[in-house]
Amino acid sequence: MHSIQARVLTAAAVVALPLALPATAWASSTSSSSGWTTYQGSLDPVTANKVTGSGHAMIQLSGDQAKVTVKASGLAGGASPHAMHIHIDGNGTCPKPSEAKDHNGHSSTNVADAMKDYGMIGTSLTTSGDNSAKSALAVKRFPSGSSVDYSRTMTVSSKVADNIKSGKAVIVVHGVDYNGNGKYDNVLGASELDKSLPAEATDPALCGALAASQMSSMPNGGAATGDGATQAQGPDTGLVAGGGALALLGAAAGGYALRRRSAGAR
Ligand SMILES: [Cu+2]
Repeated sequence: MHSIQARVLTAAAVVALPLALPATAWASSTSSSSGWTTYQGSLDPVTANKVTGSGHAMIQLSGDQAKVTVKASGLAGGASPHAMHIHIDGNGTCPKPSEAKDHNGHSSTNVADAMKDYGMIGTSLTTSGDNSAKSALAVKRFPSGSSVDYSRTMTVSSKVADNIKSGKAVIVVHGVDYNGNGKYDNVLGASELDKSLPAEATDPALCGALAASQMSSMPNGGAATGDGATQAQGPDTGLVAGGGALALLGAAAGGYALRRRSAGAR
Protein backbone atom coordinates (compact mmCIF):
# COMPACT_ATOMS: atom_id res chain seq x y z
CA MET A 1 0.00 0.00 0.00
CA HIS A 2 2.72 2.36 1.02
CA SER A 3 4.73 1.81 -2.16
CA ILE A 4 1.67 2.29 -4.35
CA GLN A 5 0.96 5.60 -2.67
CA ALA A 6 4.56 6.61 -3.18
CA ARG A 7 4.31 5.71 -6.84
CA VAL A 8 1.15 7.74 -7.27
CA LEU A 9 2.82 10.70 -5.59
CA THR A 10 5.81 10.31 -7.85
CA ALA A 11 3.60 10.20 -10.90
CA ALA A 12 1.82 13.33 -9.77
CA ALA A 13 5.13 15.08 -9.31
CA VAL A 14 6.24 14.08 -12.81
CA VAL A 15 3.03 15.43 -14.29
CA ALA A 16 3.35 18.64 -12.34
CA LEU A 17 6.97 19.21 -13.30
CA PRO A 18 6.46 20.46 -16.87
CA LEU A 19 3.97 23.01 -15.58
CA ALA A 20 6.78 24.55 -13.59
CA LEU A 21 8.89 25.14 -16.69
CA PRO A 22 9.35 28.79 -17.63
CA ALA A 23 7.28 30.19 -20.45
CA THR A 24 10.31 30.36 -22.71
CA ALA A 25 10.72 26.60 -22.58
CA TRP A 26 7.13 26.19 -23.68
CA ALA A 27 7.63 28.65 -26.49
CA SER A 28 10.63 26.83 -27.93
CA SER A 29 9.10 23.38 -27.58
CA THR A 30 6.12 24.50 -29.64
CA SER A 31 8.46 24.66 -32.62
CA SER A 32 7.89 20.93 -33.00
CA SER A 33 4.14 21.09 -32.51
CA SER A 34 3.99 23.65 -35.31
CA GLY A 35 5.64 21.09 -37.55
CA TRP A 36 9.27 22.16 -37.55
CA THR A 37 11.87 20.56 -35.33
CA THR A 38 15.41 21.91 -35.17
CA TYR A 39 18.56 19.80 -35.17
CA GLN A 40 22.02 21.25 -34.77
CA GLY A 41 25.63 20.21 -34.54
CA SER A 42 29.04 21.81 -34.48
CA LEU A 43 31.28 20.87 -37.38
CA ASP A 44 34.65 19.84 -36.08
CA PRO A 45 37.84 19.42 -38.08
CA VAL A 46 39.05 15.98 -39.07
CA THR A 47 42.45 16.68 -37.58
CA ALA A 48 44.02 13.58 -39.11
CA ASN A 49 43.63 15.39 -42.43
CA LYS A 50 45.44 18.53 -41.17
CA VAL A 51 42.20 20.49 -41.11
CA THR A 52 41.99 23.42 -38.70
CA GLY A 53 38.67 24.93 -39.80
CA SER A 54 35.33 24.61 -38.06
CA GLY A 55 31.69 25.33 -38.57
CA HIS A 56 28.11 24.71 -37.55
CA ALA A 57 25.15 23.02 -39.18
CA MET A 58 21.44 23.27 -38.56
CA ILE A 59 18.52 21.43 -40.08
CA GLN A 60 14.93 22.40 -39.45
CA LEU A 61 12.78 19.44 -40.38
CA SER A 62 9.07 19.15 -41.10
CA GLY A 63 8.03 15.94 -42.77
CA ASP A 64 10.21 15.61 -45.85
CA GLN A 65 11.12 19.30 -45.92
CA ALA A 66 14.51 20.30 -44.55
CA LYS A 67 15.84 23.82 -44.14
CA VAL A 68 19.57 23.24 -44.14
CA THR A 69 22.10 25.81 -42.95
CA VAL A 70 25.86 25.24 -42.98
CA LYS A 71 28.42 27.83 -41.97
CA ALA A 72 32.11 27.02 -41.97
CA SER A 73 35.47 28.72 -42.18
CA GLY A 74 39.14 27.87 -42.30
CA LEU A 75 38.74 25.35 -45.11
CA ALA A 76 41.09 24.67 -47.99
CA GLY A 77 40.96 27.88 -49.98
CA GLY A 78 41.27 28.83 -53.57
CA ALA A 79 38.51 27.60 -55.79
CA SER A 80 38.41 24.20 -54.14
CA PRO A 81 34.88 22.86 -54.23
CA HIS A 82 33.69 21.35 -50.98
CA ALA A 83 31.28 18.49 -51.45
CA MET A 84 28.88 18.41 -48.51
CA HIS A 85 26.44 15.69 -47.54
CA ILE A 86 24.06 14.42 -44.94
CA HIS A 87 25.50 11.00 -44.17
CA ILE A 88 23.18 8.33 -42.79
CA ASP A 89 22.92 4.74 -41.57
CA GLY A 90 26.27 4.76 -39.75
CA ASN A 91 26.93 5.08 -36.05
CA GLY A 92 26.10 8.78 -36.08
CA THR A 93 29.67 9.64 -35.16
CA CYS A 94 32.75 11.27 -36.67
CA PRO A 95 36.11 9.59 -37.27
CA LYS A 96 38.57 9.77 -34.40
CA PRO A 97 42.23 10.67 -34.98
CA SER A 98 43.13 7.13 -33.90
CA GLU A 99 41.25 5.77 -36.91
CA ALA A 100 43.66 7.37 -39.38
CA LYS A 101 45.41 5.04 -41.76
CA ASP A 102 48.41 5.21 -44.04
CA HIS A 103 47.62 6.74 -47.41
CA ASN A 104 50.55 7.22 -49.74
CA GLY A 105 52.85 7.33 -46.74
CA HIS A 106 50.77 9.86 -44.82
CA SER A 107 48.49 9.19 -41.87
CA SER A 108 45.02 10.43 -42.83
CA THR A 109 41.35 9.52 -43.00
CA ASN A 110 39.50 8.95 -46.26
CA VAL A 111 35.82 8.45 -46.92
CA ALA A 112 36.02 4.66 -46.69
CA ASP A 113 37.93 4.84 -43.39
CA ALA A 114 35.12 6.89 -41.87
CA MET A 115 32.19 4.96 -43.33
CA LYS A 116 31.50 2.98 -40.17
CA ASP A 117 31.30 6.23 -38.22
CA TYR A 118 29.08 8.41 -40.35
CA GLY A 119 27.66 5.98 -42.89
CA MET A 120 26.78 6.51 -46.51
CA ILE A 121 25.58 9.58 -48.37
CA GLY A 122 21.89 10.24 -47.87
CA THR A 123 21.57 13.77 -49.25
CA SER A 124 23.96 15.91 -51.26
CA LEU A 125 23.95 19.51 -50.01
CA THR A 126 24.13 20.99 -53.47
CA THR A 127 23.51 24.67 -54.18
CA SER A 128 20.93 23.88 -56.87
CA GLY A 129 19.28 21.01 -58.69
CA ASP A 130 19.37 17.37 -57.65
CA ASN A 131 20.31 16.70 -54.02
CA SER A 132 20.35 12.91 -54.04
CA ALA A 133 23.42 10.70 -53.61
CA LYS A 134 23.74 10.84 -57.40
CA SER A 135 25.04 14.39 -56.95
CA ALA A 136 27.56 13.28 -54.33
CA LEU A 137 30.38 15.11 -56.08
CA ALA A 138 28.68 17.42 -58.52
CA VAL A 139 31.55 19.87 -58.08
CA LYS A 140 29.91 22.74 -59.93
CA ARG A 141 27.01 22.69 -57.48
CA PHE A 142 28.88 22.81 -54.17
CA PRO A 143 30.33 25.75 -52.26
CA SER A 144 33.96 26.56 -52.93
CA GLY A 145 36.67 28.53 -51.21
CA SER A 146 37.84 28.74 -47.63
CA SER A 147 34.47 29.53 -46.09
CA VAL A 148 30.95 28.23 -46.54
CA ASP A 149 27.69 30.11 -45.99
CA TYR A 150 25.03 27.75 -47.21
CA SER A 151 21.27 27.78 -46.84
CA ARG A 152 18.77 25.78 -48.83
CA THR A 153 15.35 24.33 -48.26
CA MET A 154 15.06 20.90 -49.82
CA THR A 155 13.11 17.68 -49.91
CA VAL A 156 14.81 14.74 -48.23
CA SER A 157 13.96 11.04 -48.35
CA SER A 158 12.05 9.46 -45.50
CA LYS A 159 15.18 7.47 -44.71
CA VAL A 160 17.18 10.67 -44.29
CA ALA A 161 14.42 12.26 -42.21
CA ASP A 162 14.34 9.19 -39.97
CA ASN A 163 18.12 9.34 -39.53
CA ILE A 164 17.92 13.02 -38.58
CA LYS A 165 15.22 12.28 -36.02
CA SER A 166 17.07 9.33 -34.53
CA GLY A 167 20.39 11.15 -34.17
CA LYS A 168 22.16 9.16 -36.89
CA ALA A 169 22.52 11.99 -39.38
CA VAL A 170 26.02 13.44 -39.75
CA ILE A 171 26.99 16.50 -41.78
CA VAL A 172 30.29 16.08 -43.61
CA VAL A 173 32.16 18.76 -45.57
CA HIS A 174 34.81 17.28 -47.86
CA GLY A 175 37.99 18.62 -49.43
CA VAL A 176 41.28 19.06 -47.58
CA ASP A 177 44.69 20.56 -48.23
CA TYR A 178 46.88 18.10 -46.33
CA ASN A 179 50.20 19.53 -47.50
CA GLY A 180 49.04 23.14 -47.40
CA ASN A 181 50.00 24.02 -50.97
CA GLY A 182 46.71 25.70 -51.81
CA LYS A 183 45.27 23.06 -54.11
CA TYR A 184 44.03 19.52 -54.28
CA ASP A 185 46.89 17.27 -55.32
CA ASN A 186 47.98 13.67 -54.99
CA VAL A 187 49.97 13.95 -51.77
CA LEU A 188 47.60 11.38 -50.28
CA GLY A 189 47.35 9.46 -53.52
CA ALA A 190 44.25 9.07 -55.62
CA SER A 191 40.76 9.08 -54.15
CA GLU A 192 39.80 5.58 -53.10
CA LEU A 193 36.42 6.21 -54.72
CA ASP A 194 37.64 7.47 -58.06
CA LYS A 195 41.23 7.01 -59.16
CA SER A 196 41.00 10.04 -61.44
CA LEU A 197 40.64 12.33 -58.43
CA PRO A 198 43.07 13.31 -55.70
CA ALA A 199 42.18 11.95 -52.29
CA GLU A 200 42.48 15.51 -50.99
CA ALA A 201 39.36 16.42 -53.00
CA THR A 202 37.18 13.79 -51.38
CA ASP A 203 38.63 13.27 -47.90
CA PRO A 204 36.46 14.56 -45.03
CA ALA A 205 37.35 18.02 -43.70
CA LEU A 206 34.61 18.86 -41.21
CA CYS A 207 32.18 16.52 -39.48
CA GLY A 208 29.34 16.93 -37.05
CA ALA A 209 26.46 14.79 -35.82
CA LEU A 210 23.08 16.47 -35.56
CA ALA A 211 21.03 16.41 -32.38
CA ALA A 212 17.64 17.86 -31.54
CA SER A 213 17.92 21.43 -30.31
CA GLN A 214 15.65 23.84 -28.46
CA MET A 215 17.35 26.68 -30.33
CA SER A 216 15.87 27.45 -33.72
CA SER A 217 18.68 29.72 -34.86
CA MET A 218 22.41 29.36 -35.45
CA PRO A 219 24.72 30.16 -32.49
CA ASN A 220 25.98 33.39 -34.06
CA GLY A 221 22.47 34.64 -34.66
CA GLY A 222 22.46 33.69 -38.31
CA ALA A 223 18.92 32.39 -38.51
CA ALA A 224 18.09 30.17 -41.44
CA THR A 225 15.28 31.98 -43.10
CA GLY A 226 16.37 31.98 -46.71
CA ASP A 227 15.08 29.64 -49.32
CA GLY A 228 17.43 28.58 -52.03
CA ALA A 229 21.17 28.55 -51.95
CA THR A 230 22.96 31.68 -50.90
CA GLN A 231 26.38 30.35 -51.83
CA ALA A 232 27.62 31.67 -55.14
CA GLN A 233 28.38 29.09 -57.76
CA GLY A 234 32.00 28.08 -57.71
CA PRO A 235 34.11 28.57 -60.81
CA ASP A 236 35.18 25.73 -63.00
CA THR A 237 38.14 24.33 -61.12
CA GLY A 238 39.52 21.72 -63.41
CA LEU A 239 37.93 18.98 -61.37
CA VAL A 240 35.01 19.18 -63.73
CA ALA A 241 36.60 16.70 -66.08
CA GLY A 242 35.93 14.27 -63.29
CA GLY A 243 32.36 15.45 -62.93
CA GLY A 244 30.86 12.34 -64.40
CA ALA A 245 33.28 10.20 -62.48
CA LEU A 246 32.66 12.27 -59.37
CA ALA A 247 29.01 11.46 -59.59
CA LEU A 248 30.01 7.85 -59.21
CA LEU A 249 31.18 8.54 -55.69
CA GLY A 250 27.64 8.17 -54.48
CA ALA A 251 27.29 4.81 -56.15
CA ALA A 252 30.74 3.76 -55.02
CA ALA A 253 30.06 4.85 -51.47
CA GLY A 254 26.71 3.12 -51.51
CA GLY A 255 28.29 -0.02 -52.82
CA TYR A 256 30.84 0.11 -50.07
CA ALA A 257 28.13 0.39 -47.45
CA LEU A 258 26.21 -2.47 -48.99
CA ARG A 259 29.26 -4.67 -48.90
CA ARG A 260 29.79 -3.81 -45.27
CA ARG A 261 26.22 -4.70 -44.56
CA SER A 262 26.32 -8.02 -46.35
CA ALA A 263 29.57 -8.76 -44.56
CA GLY A 264 27.58 -8.90 -41.37
CA ALA A 265 27.90 -5.34 -40.15
CA ARG A 266 24.37 -5.63 -38.85
CU1 LIG B 1 30.07 13.20 -47.62
